[in-house]
Amino acid sequence: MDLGVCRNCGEFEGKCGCGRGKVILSAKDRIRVSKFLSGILRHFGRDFGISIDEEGWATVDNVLEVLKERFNIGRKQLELIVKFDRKSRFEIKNGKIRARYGHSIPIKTDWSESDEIPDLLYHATSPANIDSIMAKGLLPLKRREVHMCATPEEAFEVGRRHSKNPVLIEINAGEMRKAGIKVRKKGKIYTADFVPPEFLKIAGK
Ligand code: HQG
Repeated sequence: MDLGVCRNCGEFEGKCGCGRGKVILSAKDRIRVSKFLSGILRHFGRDFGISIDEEGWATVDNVLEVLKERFNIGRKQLELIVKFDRKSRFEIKNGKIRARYGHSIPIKTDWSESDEIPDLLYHATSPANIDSIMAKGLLPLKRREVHMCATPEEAFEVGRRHSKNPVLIEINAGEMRKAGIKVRKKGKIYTADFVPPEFLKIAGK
């Protein structure tokens, strides 16, 4: 959906209520910029001269320099991308911006937005990964953490990135936490360093 601003309705996604608002970022450009932003904040910021501290923060000004040059967009467009992101992928605080999850670069991931973690979480993946996962557990592989969802629907959406017919895995997060393995909440996603196989159950296709 497009992103825009309106004198009457304020910042909006899609169409503003009164119809007088101005689109400042088309849906297509929004996706392009958002993917690139995920890339620089999670994986390759350094290649673009962006320094990211040990908690994942870069300065907004530094990121804007790169976005301006590559996509010709400014601060308001960046703010709206962050504000309306469906998965709360990013956060902006005190002139800094970070990706909440998904990193491959070495940052400290041990923070959570809440201690309230559901007892059941979900992950969906390609059928080709299932034997290995049920034997070795869920591993972060190229990333710093394993990513889990609050609902089967959200997990299936993630799983469809890997396969047309993903397999759903139910994670017993309650028992896992009792066993001392931390689960963290980051935006709408839940993360852990690793999920041993004893907390996993194949839940369906
Ligand atoms: C699999 C996106 C074999 C795992 C999503 C997954 C998410 C194993 C793949 C976030 C394994 C890694 C992360 C094992 C795990 N053997 N395969 N032992 N352990 N795997 O992309 O969770 O939209 O790194 O099942 O929505 O798919 O970018 O992880 O299939 O929240 O914001 O290894 O990225 O968020 O794939 O996705 P990924 P993911 P954004």
